Amino acid sequence: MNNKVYEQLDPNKLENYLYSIPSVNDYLEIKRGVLVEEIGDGNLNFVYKVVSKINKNKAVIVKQSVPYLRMAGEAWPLSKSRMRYEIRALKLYNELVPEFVPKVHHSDEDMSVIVMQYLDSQSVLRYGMMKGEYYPDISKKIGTFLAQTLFETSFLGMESMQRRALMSQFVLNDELCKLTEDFIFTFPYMNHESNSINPITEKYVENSLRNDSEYKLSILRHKEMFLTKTDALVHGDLHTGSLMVSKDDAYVIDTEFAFFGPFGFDLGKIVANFLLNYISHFNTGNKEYQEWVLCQSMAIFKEFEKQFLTKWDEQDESSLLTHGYCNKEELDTYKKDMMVKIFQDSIGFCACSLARRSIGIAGVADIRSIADIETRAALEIKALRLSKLLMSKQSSLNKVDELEEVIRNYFAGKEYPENEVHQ
Ligand code: ADP
Ligand code: SR1
Ligand code: MG
Repeated sequence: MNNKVYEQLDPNKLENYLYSIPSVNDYLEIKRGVLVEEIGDGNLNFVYKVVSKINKNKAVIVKQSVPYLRMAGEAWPLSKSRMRYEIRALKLYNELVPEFVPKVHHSDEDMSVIVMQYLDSQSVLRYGMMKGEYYPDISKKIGTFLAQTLFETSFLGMESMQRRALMSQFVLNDELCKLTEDFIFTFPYMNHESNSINPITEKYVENSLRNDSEYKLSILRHKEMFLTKTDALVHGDLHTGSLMVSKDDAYVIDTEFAFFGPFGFDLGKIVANFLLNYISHFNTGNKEYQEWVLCQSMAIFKEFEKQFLTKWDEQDESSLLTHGYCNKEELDTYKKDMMVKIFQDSIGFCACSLARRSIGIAGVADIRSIADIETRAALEIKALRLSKLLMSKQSSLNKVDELEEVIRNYFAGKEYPENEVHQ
Protein backbone atom coordinates (compact mmCIF):
# COMPACT_ATOMS: atom_id res chain seq x y z
CA MET A 1 0.00 0.00 0.00
CA ASN A 2 1.16 3.60 -0.57
CA ASN A 3 1.97 5.50 2.55
CA LYS A 4 -0.15 8.62 3.07
CA VAL A 5 0.08 12.13 4.34
CA TYR A 6 -0.15 12.23 8.12
CA GLU A 7 -3.50 12.42 9.84
CA GLN A 8 -4.25 11.60 13.44
CA LEU A 9 -6.25 8.39 13.65
CA ASP A 10 -9.37 7.79 15.70
CA PRO A 11 -11.23 4.46 15.96
CA ASN A 12 -13.23 5.09 12.74
CA LYS A 13 -10.32 6.30 10.68
CA LEU A 14 -8.25 3.46 12.06
CA GLU A 15 -10.60 0.84 10.66
CA ASN A 16 -10.37 2.36 7.17
CA TYR A 17 -6.65 2.74 7.47
CA LEU A 18 -6.13 -0.92 8.42
CA TYR A 19 -8.47 -1.98 5.62
CA SER A 20 -6.03 -0.44 3.16
CA ILE A 21 -3.15 -2.65 4.38
CA PRO A 22 -3.60 -6.04 2.64
CA SER A 23 -1.69 -8.18 5.15
CA VAL A 24 -3.48 -6.69 8.16
CA ASN A 25 -6.83 -6.79 6.37
CA ASP A 26 -6.34 -10.47 5.51
CA TYR A 27 -5.44 -11.26 9.09
CA LEU A 28 -8.27 -9.39 10.82
CA GLU A 29 -10.92 -9.64 8.04
CA ILE A 30 -11.84 -6.05 8.69
CA LYS A 31 -15.08 -5.98 6.67
CA ARG A 32 -16.52 -8.57 9.06
CA GLY A 33 -15.97 -6.12 11.87
CA VAL A 34 -13.31 -5.19 14.37
CA LEU A 35 -13.37 -3.95 17.95
CA VAL A 36 -11.12 -0.97 18.54
CA GLU A 37 -10.02 0.10 22.00
CA GLU A 38 -7.50 2.80 22.94
CA ILE A 39 -5.33 1.23 25.64
CA GLY A 40 -2.40 3.68 25.82
CA ASP A 41 -1.24 4.26 29.37
CA GLY A 42 2.08 5.79 28.39
CA ASN A 43 3.15 9.41 28.43
CA LEU A 44 3.59 10.07 24.75
CA ASN A 45 1.42 8.24 22.20
CA PHE A 46 -1.86 6.61 21.30
CA VAL A 47 -2.05 2.82 21.37
CA TYR A 48 -5.03 0.90 20.00
CA LYS A 49 -5.91 -2.73 20.41
CA VAL A 50 -7.81 -3.95 17.35
CA VAL A 51 -9.58 -7.32 17.58
CA SER A 52 -11.25 -9.25 14.78
CA LYS A 53 -14.95 -9.73 15.58
CA ILE A 54 -15.18 -13.12 13.93
CA ASN A 55 -12.06 -14.48 15.58
CA LYS A 56 -11.35 -12.86 18.92
CA ASN A 57 -7.96 -14.59 19.04
CA LYS A 58 -6.79 -12.38 16.21
CA ALA A 59 -5.68 -8.96 17.34
CA VAL A 60 -3.05 -6.33 16.59
CA ILE A 61 -1.67 -3.29 18.31
CA VAL A 62 -1.61 -0.02 16.39
CA LYS A 63 0.58 2.69 17.86
CA GLN A 64 0.59 6.21 16.47
CA SER A 65 2.66 9.17 17.59
CA VAL A 66 0.98 12.57 17.58
CA PRO A 67 2.69 15.93 17.10
CA TYR A 68 2.56 16.70 20.82
CA LEU A 69 3.34 15.14 24.19
CA ARG A 70 0.26 13.17 25.14
CA MET A 71 0.65 13.60 28.91
CA ALA A 72 0.78 17.40 28.54
CA GLY A 73 -1.64 17.89 25.64
CA GLU A 74 -1.45 19.78 22.34
CA ALA A 75 0.11 22.82 23.97
CA TRP A 76 3.38 20.85 24.26
CA PRO A 77 4.58 20.20 20.69
CA LEU A 78 6.75 17.14 20.11
CA SER A 79 7.73 15.88 16.69
CA LYS A 80 5.70 12.88 15.59
CA SER A 81 8.80 11.69 13.72
CA ARG A 82 9.74 9.88 16.95
CA MET A 83 7.78 6.96 15.49
CA ARG A 84 10.46 6.65 12.80
CA TYR A 85 12.95 5.61 15.50
CA GLU A 86 10.49 3.32 17.23
CA ILE A 87 9.96 1.53 13.89
CA ARG A 88 13.66 1.31 13.06
CA ALA A 89 14.63 0.04 16.51
CA LEU A 90 11.82 -2.49 16.71
CA LYS A 91 12.71 -3.86 13.27
CA LEU A 92 16.35 -4.12 14.24
CA TYR A 93 15.49 -5.83 17.54
CA ASN A 94 13.37 -8.28 15.53
CA GLU A 95 16.57 -9.26 13.71
CA LEU A 96 18.77 -9.36 16.82
CA VAL A 97 16.47 -10.70 19.54
CA PRO A 98 13.15 -11.81 17.97
CA GLU A 99 12.21 -13.74 21.12
CA PHE A 100 12.11 -10.52 23.15
CA VAL A 101 10.06 -8.13 20.97
CA PRO A 102 6.65 -8.01 19.28
CA LYS A 103 6.62 -8.78 15.56
CA VAL A 104 6.06 -5.87 13.19
CA HIS A 105 3.05 -6.40 10.88
CA HIS A 106 3.30 -3.04 9.15
CA SER A 107 5.06 0.29 9.51
CA ASP A 108 4.38 3.68 8.00
CA GLU A 109 6.79 6.50 8.82
CA ASP A 110 4.61 9.10 7.02
CA MET A 111 1.59 8.25 9.15
CA SER A 112 3.82 7.73 12.22
CA VAL A 113 2.16 4.36 12.68
CA ILE A 114 3.36 0.92 13.58
CA VAL A 115 1.12 -2.14 13.53
CA MET A 116 2.54 -4.89 15.69
CA GLN A 117 1.83 -8.19 17.33
CA TYR A 118 -0.67 -7.98 20.17
CA LEU A 119 1.10 -9.50 23.14
CA ASP A 120 -1.75 -11.60 24.42
CA SER A 121 -1.24 -13.10 27.89
CA GLN A 122 1.50 -10.62 28.74
CA SER A 123 1.09 -7.82 31.25
CA VAL A 124 3.09 -4.71 31.97
CA LEU A 125 5.87 -5.68 34.39
CA ARG A 126 5.41 -2.54 36.52
CA TYR A 127 1.80 -3.38 37.42
CA GLY A 128 2.69 -7.01 38.20
CA MET A 129 5.55 -5.88 40.45
CA MET A 130 3.25 -3.43 42.23
CA LYS A 131 1.01 -6.39 43.06
CA GLY A 132 3.97 -8.46 44.24
CA GLU A 133 3.93 -10.93 41.33
CA TYR A 134 6.97 -13.15 40.77
CA TYR A 135 8.47 -13.66 37.32
CA PRO A 136 10.96 -16.56 37.15
CA ASP A 137 14.17 -15.66 35.34
CA ILE A 138 13.16 -12.06 34.65
CA SER A 139 16.72 -10.90 35.37
CA LYS A 140 18.11 -13.46 32.95
CA LYS A 141 15.75 -12.28 30.22
CA ILE A 142 16.52 -8.61 30.76
CA GLY A 143 20.26 -9.28 31.03
CA THR A 144 20.17 -11.32 27.83
CA PHE A 145 18.22 -8.65 25.93
CA LEU A 146 20.71 -5.99 27.03
CA ALA A 147 23.84 -8.03 26.34
CA GLN A 148 22.65 -9.06 22.88
CA THR A 149 21.38 -5.71 21.69
CA LEU A 150 24.15 -3.61 23.18
CA PHE A 151 26.99 -5.89 22.09
CA GLU A 152 25.65 -6.47 18.58
CA THR A 153 25.28 -2.75 17.84
CA SER A 154 28.49 -1.64 19.52
CA PHE A 155 32.02 -0.97 18.29
CA LEU A 156 32.82 -4.44 19.68
CA GLY A 157 30.17 -6.27 17.71
CA MET A 158 30.14 -4.40 14.40
CA GLU A 159 32.55 -3.46 11.70
CA SER A 160 33.20 0.30 11.57
CA MET A 161 31.56 1.40 8.31
CA GLN A 162 28.49 -0.76 8.71
CA ARG A 163 28.08 0.58 12.23
CA ARG A 164 28.35 4.20 11.17
CA ALA A 165 25.64 3.59 8.58
CA LEU A 166 23.43 2.17 11.34
CA MET A 167 24.19 5.13 13.59
CA SER A 168 23.03 7.50 10.85
CA GLN A 169 19.59 5.90 11.09
CA PHE A 170 19.18 7.09 14.68
CA VAL A 171 21.20 10.27 14.90
CA LEU A 172 18.19 12.55 14.41
CA ASN A 173 16.13 11.21 17.30
CA ASP A 174 16.87 14.62 18.68
CA GLU A 175 13.66 15.63 20.42
CA LEU A 176 13.40 12.50 22.50
CA CYS A 177 17.07 12.70 23.44
CA LYS A 178 16.40 16.30 24.48
CA LEU A 179 13.50 15.12 26.69
CA THR A 180 15.93 12.81 28.47
CA GLU A 181 18.57 15.54 28.76
CA ASP A 182 16.00 17.85 30.37
CA PHE A 183 13.84 15.50 32.42
CA ILE A 184 16.43 13.00 33.65
CA PHE A 185 19.59 15.08 33.82
CA THR A 186 18.56 18.69 34.42
CA PHE A 187 15.18 19.91 35.66
CA PRO A 188 14.76 17.71 38.76
CA TYR A 189 17.95 19.16 40.25
CA MET A 190 16.90 22.80 39.87
CA ASN A 191 13.79 24.87 40.32
CA HIS A 192 11.67 24.12 37.27
CA GLU A 193 7.97 24.38 36.60
CA SER A 194 7.82 20.89 35.10
CA ASN A 195 8.83 19.18 38.36
CA SER A 196 6.21 17.44 40.39
CA ILE A 197 7.33 17.57 44.00
CA ASN A 198 5.31 16.37 46.92
CA PRO A 199 5.20 19.37 49.34
CA ILE A 200 6.50 17.19 52.17
CA THR A 201 9.46 16.03 50.05
CA GLU A 202 10.28 19.59 48.98
CA LYS A 203 12.27 20.51 52.09
CA TYR A 204 14.62 17.55 51.58
CA VAL A 205 15.05 18.48 47.93
CA GLU A 206 15.90 22.10 48.77
CA ASN A 207 18.20 21.41 51.71
CA SER A 208 19.91 18.16 50.85
CA LEU A 209 19.76 17.56 47.12
CA ARG A 210 19.97 20.83 45.26
CA ASN A 211 22.65 22.30 47.49
CA ASP A 212 24.87 19.23 47.24
CA SER A 213 27.40 20.45 44.68
CA GLU A 214 29.21 17.13 44.38
CA TYR A 215 25.96 15.35 43.61
CA LYS A 216 24.93 17.95 41.05
CA LEU A 217 28.29 17.78 39.30
CA SER A 218 28.05 13.98 39.17
CA ILE A 219 24.64 14.29 37.50
CA LEU A 220 26.23 16.71 35.03
CA ARG A 221 28.98 14.22 34.24
CA HIS A 222 26.35 11.63 33.42
CA LYS A 223 24.51 14.11 31.23
CA GLU A 224 27.81 14.70 29.43
CA MET A 225 28.16 10.95 28.88
CA PHE A 226 24.62 10.78 27.56
CA LEU A 227 25.37 13.63 25.15
CA THR A 228 28.69 12.36 23.90
CA LYS A 229 29.06 8.57 24.17
CA THR A 230 27.87 6.49 21.26
CA ASP A 231 28.77 3.00 22.47
CA ALA A 232 25.75 1.13 21.15
CA LEU A 233 22.09 1.40 20.17
CA VAL A 234 20.35 1.81 23.50
CA HIS A 235 16.61 1.38 24.02
CA GLY A 236 16.59 4.72 25.80
CA ASP A 237 13.47 4.23 27.94
CA LEU A 238 13.89 0.80 29.49
CA HIS A 239 11.79 0.92 32.63
CA THR A 240 9.40 -1.66 34.04
CA GLY A 241 6.57 -0.11 31.99
CA SER A 242 8.51 -0.98 28.81
CA LEU A 243 8.44 -4.70 29.57
CA MET A 244 5.45 -6.96 28.98
CA VAL A 245 5.78 -10.25 30.77
CA SER A 246 4.21 -13.53 31.76
CA LYS A 247 5.67 -16.29 33.91
CA ASP A 248 7.33 -17.68 30.76
CA ASP A 249 8.20 -14.75 28.53
CA ALA A 250 9.40 -11.18 28.54
CA TYR A 251 8.95 -8.69 25.71
CA VAL A 252 10.46 -5.25 25.36
CA ILE A 253 8.18 -2.56 23.90
CA ASP A 254 8.20 1.21 23.37
CA THR A 255 11.45 1.71 21.47
CA GLU A 256 10.90 5.33 20.43
CA PHE A 257 13.79 6.72 22.54
CA ALA A 258 16.35 4.49 20.77
CA PHE A 259 19.65 6.20 19.93
CA PHE A 260 23.40 5.51 20.05
CA GLY A 261 24.37 6.20 23.64
CA PRO A 262 26.38 4.90 26.58
CA PHE A 263 26.41 1.18 27.40
CA GLY A 264 25.32 1.73 31.00
CA PHE A 265 22.21 3.82 30.32
CA ASP A 266 19.54 1.12 29.87
CA LEU A 267 21.10 -1.01 32.58
CA GLY A 268 20.99 1.83 35.09
CA LYS A 269 17.42 2.78 34.21
CA ILE A 270 15.94 -0.67 34.53
CA VAL A 271 17.74 -1.38 37.81
CA ALA A 272 16.49 1.99 39.18
CA ASN A 273 12.94 0.91 38.39
CA PHE A 274 13.44 -2.36 40.28
CA LEU A 275 14.81 -0.43 43.25
CA LEU A 276 11.88 2.01 43.16
CA ASN A 277 9.56 -0.98 43.27
CA TYR A 278 11.56 -2.34 46.21
CA ILE A 279 11.08 0.99 48.00
CA SER A 280 7.35 1.02 47.24
CA HIS A 281 6.98 -2.31 49.08
CA PHE A 282 7.94 -0.67 52.37
CA ASN A 283 4.35 0.51 52.08
CA THR A 284 2.87 -2.96 51.52
CA GLY A 285 5.22 -4.52 54.05
CA ASN A 286 5.97 -7.37 51.64
CA LYS A 287 9.54 -8.11 52.76
CA GLU A 288 9.75 -11.41 50.93
CA TYR A 289 8.96 -9.65 47.68
CA GLN A 290 11.50 -6.94 48.39
CA GLU A 291 14.14 -9.63 48.79
CA TRP A 292 13.19 -11.10 45.41
CA VAL A 293 13.28 -7.68 43.73
CA LEU A 294 16.72 -6.85 45.12
CA CYS A 295 18.15 -10.23 44.08
CA GLN A 296 16.69 -9.85 40.58
CA SER A 297 18.04 -6.33 40.18
CA MET A 298 21.56 -7.44 41.07
CA ALA A 299 21.22 -10.50 38.85
CA ILE A 300 20.47 -8.22 35.87
CA PHE A 301 24.00 -6.79 36.16
CA LYS A 302 25.53 -10.26 36.54
CA GLU A 303 23.62 -11.75 33.63
CA PHE A 304 24.42 -8.80 31.42
CA GLU A 305 28.14 -9.02 32.16
CA LYS A 306 28.29 -12.79 31.70
CA GLN A 307 26.56 -12.74 28.35
CA PHE A 308 28.28 -9.61 27.07
CA LEU A 309 31.67 -11.20 27.78
CA THR A 310 30.61 -14.47 26.16
CA LYS A 311 29.74 -12.59 23.01
CA TRP A 312 33.01 -10.71 23.16
CA ASP A 313 34.96 -13.98 23.50
CA GLU A 314 33.38 -15.15 20.26
CA GLN A 315 34.33 -12.01 18.32
CA ASP A 316 37.88 -11.00 17.54
CA GLU A 317 37.29 -8.52 14.72
CA SER A 318 35.28 -5.34 15.17
CA SER A 319 35.48 -1.57 14.79
CA LEU A 320 37.71 -1.52 17.85
CA LEU A 321 39.71 -4.71 17.64
CA THR A 322 41.81 -6.15 14.88
CA HIS A 323 42.93 -9.74 15.16
CA GLY A 324 46.52 -9.85 16.41
CA TYR A 325 46.57 -6.36 17.94
CA CYS A 326 46.37 -7.56 21.56
CA ASN A 327 47.69 -10.68 23.18
CA LYS A 328 45.40 -12.58 25.55
CA GLU A 329 46.66 -10.87 28.66
CA GLU A 330 46.26 -7.40 27.17
CA LEU A 331 42.78 -8.21 25.95
CA ASP A 332 41.73 -9.59 29.34
CA THR A 333 42.88 -6.38 31.03
CA TYR A 334 40.98 -4.31 28.49
CA LYS A 335 37.83 -6.35 28.95
CA LYS A 336 38.00 -6.17 32.72
CA ASP A 337 38.44 -2.38 32.67
CA MET A 338 35.57 -1.92 30.26
CA MET A 339 33.16 -4.06 32.30
CA VAL A 340 34.00 -2.09 35.45
CA LYS A 341 33.44 1.18 33.58
CA ILE A 342 30.05 0.03 32.27
CA PHE A 343 29.08 -1.11 35.76
CA GLN A 344 30.08 2.15 37.42
CA ASP A 345 28.39 4.27 34.74
CA SER A 346 25.21 2.25 35.09
CA ILE A 347 25.18 2.87 38.87
CA GLY A 348 25.36 6.59 38.11
CA PHE A 349 22.55 6.40 35.56
CA CYS A 350 20.57 4.42 38.10
CA ALA A 351 21.06 7.25 40.60
CA CYS A 352 19.79 9.81 38.05
CA SER A 353 16.67 7.72 37.38
CA LEU A 354 15.94 7.27 41.09
CA ALA A 355 15.86 11.04 41.50
CA ARG A 356 13.94 12.01 38.39
CA ARG A 357 11.22 9.45 39.11
CA SER A 358 10.84 10.86 42.64
CA ILE A 359 10.58 14.59 41.89
CA GLY A 360 10.40 15.05 38.12
CA ILE A 361 7.47 15.32 35.73
CA ALA A 362 7.18 11.57 35.13
CA GLY A 363 7.06 9.52 38.31
CA VAL A 364 6.50 5.80 38.69
CA ALA A 365 3.07 4.46 39.59
CA ASP A 366 4.68 2.19 42.21
CA ILE A 367 5.18 5.29 44.39
CA ARG A 368 3.11 8.07 42.81
CA SER A 369 -0.09 6.05 43.16
CA ILE A 370 0.18 6.16 46.97
CA ALA A 371 -2.52 8.64 48.03
CA ASP A 372 -1.25 9.51 51.48
CA ILE A 373 1.34 12.22 50.88
CA GLU A 374 3.27 11.61 54.07
CA THR A 375 3.71 7.93 53.31
CA ARG A 376 4.66 8.84 49.78
CA ALA A 377 7.17 11.48 50.91
CA ALA A 378 8.94 8.98 53.15
CA LEU A 379 9.43 6.67 50.15
CA GLU A 380 10.46 9.50 47.81
CA ILE A 381 13.07 10.66 50.30
CA LYS A 382 14.30 7.06 50.64
CA ALA A 383 14.78 6.98 46.86
CA LEU A 384 16.49 10.39 46.79
CA ARG A 385 18.89 9.46 49.58
CA LEU A 386 19.71 6.23 47.78
CA SER A 387 20.36 8.26 44.65
CA LYS A 388 22.85 10.43 46.54
CA LEU A 389 24.48 7.44 48.19
CA LEU A 390 24.93 5.55 44.93
CA MET A 391 26.28 8.60 43.16
CA SER A 392 28.89 9.15 45.86
CA LYS A 393 29.96 5.47 45.96
CA GLN A 394 29.75 4.76 42.24
CA SER A 395 33.41 5.13 41.32
CA SER A 396 34.60 2.95 44.21
CA LEU A 397 32.36 0.00 43.37
CA ASN A 398 33.89 -2.64 41.13
CA LYS A 399 31.66 -5.65 41.70
CA VAL A 400 27.95 -6.34 41.92
CA ASP A 401 28.37 -7.87 45.39
CA GLU A 402 29.89 -4.61 46.62
CA LEU A 403 26.93 -2.66 45.27
CA GLU A 404 24.52 -5.12 46.84
CA GLU A 405 26.20 -4.69 50.21
CA VAL A 406 25.88 -0.90 50.01
CA ILE A 407 22.20 -1.14 49.12
CA ARG A 408 21.45 -3.71 51.83
CA ASN A 409 23.27 -1.63 54.44
CA TYR A 410 21.38 1.45 53.33
CA PHE A 411 17.99 -0.18 53.68
CA ALA A 412 19.05 -1.64 57.02
CA GLY A 413 19.87 1.89 58.21
CA LYS A 414 23.59 1.12 58.49
CA GLU A 415 24.75 3.34 55.66
CA TYR A 416 23.59 6.75 54.49
CA PRO A 417 24.72 9.57 52.22
CA GLU A 418 27.69 11.62 53.37
CA ASN A 419 26.82 14.88 55.18
CA GLU A 420 23.47 13.54 56.26
CA VAL A 421 22.51 12.43 59.68
CA HIS A 422 20.84 9.06 59.78
CA GLN A 423 17.06 9.47 59.40
P1 ADP B 1 3.99 5.20 25.06
O1 ADP B 1 5.03 5.34 24.00
O2 ADP B 1 2.92 6.22 24.92
O3 ADP B 1 4.64 5.17 26.40
P2 ADP B 1 3.75 2.29 25.09
O4 ADP B 1 4.50 1.77 23.91
O5 ADP B 1 4.42 2.22 26.40
O6 ADP B 1 3.26 3.81 24.82
O7 ADP B 1 2.36 1.54 25.14
C1 ADP B 1 1.34 1.93 26.05
C2 ADP B 1 0.63 0.69 26.57
O8 ADP B 1 0.03 -0.03 25.49
C3 ADP B 1 1.54 -0.32 27.24
O9 ADP B 1 1.74 0.03 28.60
C4 ADP B 1 0.78 -1.61 27.09
O10 ADP B 1 -0.25 -1.70 28.07
C5 ADP B 1 0.11 -1.43 25.73
N1 ADP B 1 0.88 -2.07 24.65
C6 ADP B 1 1.85 -1.49 23.89
N2 ADP B 1 2.34 -2.37 23.00
C7 ADP B 1 1.67 -3.52 23.17
C8 ADP B 1 1.69 -4.81 22.54
N3 ADP B 1 2.52 -5.07 21.52
N4 ADP B 1 0.83 -5.75 22.99
C9 ADP B 1 -0.03 -5.52 24.01
N5 ADP B 1 -0.11 -4.32 24.63
C10 ADP B 1 0.72 -3.33 24.23
C1 SR1 C 1 8.09 14.48 29.50
S1 SR1 C 1 9.09 13.16 29.90
C2 SR1 C 1 8.15 11.75 29.72
C3 SR1 C 1 8.88 10.52 30.05
O1 SR1 C 1 8.06 9.46 29.59
C4 SR1 C 1 8.85 8.51 28.88
O2 SR1 C 1 8.47 7.22 29.21
C5 SR1 C 1 10.28 8.84 29.20
O3 SR1 C 1 10.73 8.20 30.36
C6 SR1 C 1 10.21 10.32 29.37
O4 SR1 C 1 11.30 10.83 30.11
MG1 MG D 1 6.96 5.66 24.97
